[in-house]
Amino acid sequence: MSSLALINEFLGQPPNASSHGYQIDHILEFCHWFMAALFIGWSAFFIFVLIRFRKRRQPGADHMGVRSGISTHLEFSVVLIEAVLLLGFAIPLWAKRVNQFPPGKEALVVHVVAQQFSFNYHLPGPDGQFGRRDVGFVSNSNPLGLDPNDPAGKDDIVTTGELHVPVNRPVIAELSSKDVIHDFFLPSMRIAGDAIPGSLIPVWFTPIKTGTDEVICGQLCGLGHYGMKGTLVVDTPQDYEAWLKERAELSGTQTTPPPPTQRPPGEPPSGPTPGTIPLPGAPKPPNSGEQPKASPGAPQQPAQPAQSPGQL
Ligand SMILES: [Cu+2]
Repeated sequence: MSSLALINEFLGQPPNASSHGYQIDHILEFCHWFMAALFIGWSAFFIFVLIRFRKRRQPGADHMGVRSGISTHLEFSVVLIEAVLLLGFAIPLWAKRVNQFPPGKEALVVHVVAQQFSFNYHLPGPDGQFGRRDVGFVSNSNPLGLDPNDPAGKDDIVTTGELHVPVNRPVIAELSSKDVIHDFFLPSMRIAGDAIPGSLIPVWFTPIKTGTDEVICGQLCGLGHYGMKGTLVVDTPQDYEAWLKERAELSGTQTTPPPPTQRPPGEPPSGPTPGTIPLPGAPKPPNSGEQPKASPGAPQQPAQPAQSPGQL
């Protein structure tokens, strides 16, 4: 805990776990203290003006206005401090994030594919090569559409919800989305990036502490947005290797899940994700609660009486 991080802690910011995060924390903390000083200064000035220029004491308006130059100096100082913060600290830090990526060989590259309402991760496996992906191969058992005919994709690792990374090694996450705009936000790593359909947006960070951190979606992406959370586990290099090995073995033995008609009772049916708004003109899902209108005089036919919503 740093004695200078009082406001960051007060605002509930999780402890930093990345190599660049302390720079962001310093800027955040300084900005908050600066804003607090401005708030107190402007509030004091406002109260002073209310008392000093009250009508009883100043019955006539002074058309000359302020004669002292102190307010000009104060305002210039505020602008100068803000310009130094922006041009001297914030922009260089941002430029380093977006321009100075670590070399691909040194870094761990992972594809992050967001969807309503989870994050999928695609790792290249022992051969270090990502298999080809195509939207035509997307299915329940192949959420990222890995091409089964591509030899580079045979050993690839695909996980949902939980990502493991080794400590003290740069991680480049290439972000994309299957449906709407999401945001891959790692609060403890002080990094975030939008996942946009049709775009590949890289972000990078270097974890410096082992442990479990939270991954959240930072864009309002639908009714289930509140539950779009995941886990980032920062492992020691040995634990990471063990996890990779375990995942590689699992990916070799995974079986295709049963088709929707053979699913166990209680499991949600396939179709649009609950909470999403169907496109205009899209076919209505069965049992959507809307009864077909009967023509006047015709006997009412109950639609699928065995599954009507009122029956239990
Ligand atoms: Cu989202």
